[in-house]
Amino acid sequence: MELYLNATSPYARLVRIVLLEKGLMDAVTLKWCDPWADDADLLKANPAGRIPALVTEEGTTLSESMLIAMYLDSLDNVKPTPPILPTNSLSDVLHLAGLGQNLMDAAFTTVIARKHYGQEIDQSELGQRRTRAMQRLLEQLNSELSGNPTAEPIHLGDIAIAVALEYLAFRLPEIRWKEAHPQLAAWHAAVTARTSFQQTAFT
Ligand SMILES: N[C@@H](CCC(=O)N[C@@H](CS)C(=O)NCC(=O)O)C(=O)O
Repeated sequence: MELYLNATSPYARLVRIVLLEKGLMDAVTLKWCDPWADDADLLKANPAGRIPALVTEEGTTLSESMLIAMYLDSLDNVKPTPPILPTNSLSDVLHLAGLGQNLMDAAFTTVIARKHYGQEIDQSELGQRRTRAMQRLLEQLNSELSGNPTAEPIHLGDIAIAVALEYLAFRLPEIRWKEAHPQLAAWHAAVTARTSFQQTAFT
């Protein structure tokens, strides 16, 4: 398989973490690229020009990080690993994965809007909606996530939320979410101590 990615995309990082957790790293060639520069190979694989894009062994291109994660979870691995989408708690896991992806989308869109239109874009109607959405999501995650996340196998909800929080700390440090949400900070510290997070740190 081939994975088109860069080192700063939260969506690509989510897929890399899934590859590591599923023991599939040896089955994939990483194709580093700049999606903003209309990379020719990427455009051939994914006409949307977005990463992550995964080309399967059969030559089929998959886009959208969550769909790629679902596909990778379905593969038979040499070494069996726990499912990241466990059927016995699927709605809970998808609920959390959705919260994580919404946080990732609001944070990523904020960063890209600033890059193109300047920091003042945060004061636009849409910019303010994004800020309020991030605050509400952080509050809800802080109240929902407690206990020891390492007691259970990691699932897609954990991965999406922890990557979104990592991205906030990386690109929007002024939000200072850890100070305002100590319970969530403790949960995040436990999840991101995993090798899959350590090996994929944003650079
Ligand atoms: N919903 C998509 C979002 C993917 C996305 O926005 N990727 C960004 C990089 S983080 C990208 O490739 N942007 C280039 C562009 O939009 O032209 C996913 O979950 O994979």
